Amino acid sequence: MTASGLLGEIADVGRDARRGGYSRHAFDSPEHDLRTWFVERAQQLGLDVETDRNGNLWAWWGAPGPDALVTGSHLDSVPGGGAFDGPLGVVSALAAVEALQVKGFRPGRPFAVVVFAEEEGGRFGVPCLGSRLLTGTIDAGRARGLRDPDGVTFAEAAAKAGLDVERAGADPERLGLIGQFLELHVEQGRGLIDLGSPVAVGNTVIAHGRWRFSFAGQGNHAGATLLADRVDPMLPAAETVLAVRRQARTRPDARATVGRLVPTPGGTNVIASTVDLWLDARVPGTSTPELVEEITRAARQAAEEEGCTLAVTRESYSDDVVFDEALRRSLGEWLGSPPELPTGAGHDAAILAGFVPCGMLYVRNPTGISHAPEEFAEVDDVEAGARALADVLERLAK
Ligand code: HGY
Ligand code: MN
Ligand code: MN
Repeated sequence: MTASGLLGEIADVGRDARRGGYSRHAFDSPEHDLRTWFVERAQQLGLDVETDRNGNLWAWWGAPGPDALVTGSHLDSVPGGGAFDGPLGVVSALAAVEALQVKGFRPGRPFAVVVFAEEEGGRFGVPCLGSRLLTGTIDAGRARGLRDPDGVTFAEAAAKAGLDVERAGADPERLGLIGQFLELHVEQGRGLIDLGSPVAVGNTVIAHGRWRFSFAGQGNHAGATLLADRVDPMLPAAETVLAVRRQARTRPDARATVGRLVPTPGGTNVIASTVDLWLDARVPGTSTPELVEEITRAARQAAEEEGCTLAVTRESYSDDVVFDEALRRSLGEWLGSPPELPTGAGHDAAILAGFVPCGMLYVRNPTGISHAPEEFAEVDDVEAGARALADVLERLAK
């Protein structure tokens, strides 16, 4: 079972013919198929698989226990996402376990491969939902009530998938078992292309959050309503999209995006009654909220000028994260001092880093593109990543 061979096994699961790439979201049918595939593959390795109260999968190599070495990532994607973001960390973990088993290695400490639920927040809107629930960094009641675009709640979807949702929420016993967490992930940028290395060690994750802007006006007829009589929420929404770029430009290294904008009712000949847009804002350091404040001021002014109302809701936020210094140093030594890379992408490892020592390995992505079908990793680099993961896991699991 090579990592690239395992990737090949799931290459057709959740292909999105309309968007391109993959759409695999928490508890939907493609993600269910991926879960089934993971359980089968893990059990073939003699791992004991369980689903925790929050929908995260845990494949134990030997008995669960304290100070466990845990590795893994996620299987869900963004809408129209790439093939590697998430699955690469999962297949590399399975391939690493098999490679260690083949050489007769047995871990000297509890060891698990984990698949976190809803890392992208692609269905219920909050990223790293599974690891946030595990660590208690999201209120369980709020999580249960999160709705997907069709209005289905996380609780309904999770219950349909067989979870006892009343138990969803912080799991201190399980979290307390983790001694270290190590996540391998495809690089989501060009760092490794320019450095000529197949693998890197992660050092930081920049602060990031998501805010929902809801503009309300008056729905009306596109032909029968004179401009002077309109209260059109699309106007302040459009101004806000421009303000996002304008204000982000004032900060070095800021990233701010509106990738999702939903008019209601959404008819070609209809002035929208409401427009919702989501801001994804990320600035290294502590000034993300300040940037969002500036954007919100511009949005409020534009709403007022059009006679619309505006409600702004923070849906998620994570501070800057620096991965465990000692673990980073060991990874670097063991792997022959590969580059260390920061990232603007969020990860479950960054959520867990607030509770246990965490580290990340990145695998070169020759396109530097992610969250799009062009995301890529060469077979040689995929295998180099899996070998590097096996090497460091063996040293950590002794
Ligand atoms: O949004 C992110 O950075 C991650 O891919 N969830
Ligand atoms: Mn992602
Ligand atoms: Mn990811």
